[in-house]
Amino acid sequence: MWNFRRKNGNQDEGGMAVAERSINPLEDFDGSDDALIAEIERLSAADRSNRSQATERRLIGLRHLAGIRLMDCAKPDPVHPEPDFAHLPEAEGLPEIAAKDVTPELLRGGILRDGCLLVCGLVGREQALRFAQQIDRAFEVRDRHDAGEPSVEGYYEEFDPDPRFNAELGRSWVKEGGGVLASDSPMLSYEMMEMFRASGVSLLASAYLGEAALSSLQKTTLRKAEPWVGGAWHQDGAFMGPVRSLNLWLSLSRCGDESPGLDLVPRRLDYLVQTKTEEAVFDMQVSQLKAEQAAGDKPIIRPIFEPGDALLFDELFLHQTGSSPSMPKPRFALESWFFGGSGFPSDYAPIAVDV
Ligand SMILES: O=C(O)CCC(=O)C(=O)O
Ligand SMILES: [Fe+2]
Repeated sequence: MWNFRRKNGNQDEGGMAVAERSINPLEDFDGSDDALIAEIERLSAADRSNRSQATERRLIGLRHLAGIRLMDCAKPDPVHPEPDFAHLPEAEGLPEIAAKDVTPELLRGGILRDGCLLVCGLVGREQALRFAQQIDRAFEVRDRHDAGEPSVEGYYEEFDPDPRFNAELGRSWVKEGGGVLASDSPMLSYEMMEMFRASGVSLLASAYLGEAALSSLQKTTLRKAEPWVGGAWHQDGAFMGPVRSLNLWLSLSRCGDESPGLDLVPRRLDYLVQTKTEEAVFDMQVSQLKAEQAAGDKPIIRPIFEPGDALLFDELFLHQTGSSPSMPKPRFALESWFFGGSGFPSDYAPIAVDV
């Protein structure tokens, strides 16, 4: 459990820290921080036994409010856990760690040695495949919504953040890249948060960051990657700025062979690779040559992921969608970036995860 305490004194204000601010007009809540957490827990529990679109919609607003409060009271200089290299197996390619063996220390070790940690079976196969189907449905419903047709509630309802964020959510860009913002789907957001809780990811992310994990409206995306859409090498830090981050990339399909996977430079880079050289025409794009140079003596790899396998990495990891037009199937995945409040991207809108 994380305490909400403000950075700059005023700790006695407790829940009043942001009470004067209007959050999503529909979802305002002016109770104390404890009351806010209790309400999120109460509604989440109620929804477990009786799914309700109104509850799931409200939960996004409340988690956004909790995220704002947590971000506003983040303390400076949190620390990562000590890396555990001793229990990190050597492997050709990447070592595969079973979900039950993951610790924050091992995760830190993987990120500092290989740039990432591959966790097998973080989520059960059936659950992952079901979630993939739900994502497919959210894509269909979003298309209907965008065509001005009545949409199926719950699957796609755009959520706008508190006006303080003045946020550019980049929905058309996300759509073009094969994504739906998770917060635009109250039903799937709820299922995702439940998945984070049950798999221990929320706790893991907070323990890794050394502070409460927050996600964001902009950078948690339900993905459907089509084989004919090519990848582009990138480090997410190139466009997020200086952050404290952990990405959970969760595969919801078998991928890397029959559907697009991820191409990886499996080593720690502690710098941003030069962008926009050779064939790399986009602002944040790294060329194939620069990616190969960054990989050095490590071969670039395209692992095979099964539904429910996860890759965890941070903003310096160099990767691209690994697609080829000859692949017969699309691939579904969840891309969920967590941030510490002390290093939250300046133009993103927070969502509390670990409450
Ligand atoms: O899903 C993909 O193909 C790309 C994912 C990605 O770039 C990320 O998770 O940062
Ligand atoms: Fe990325």
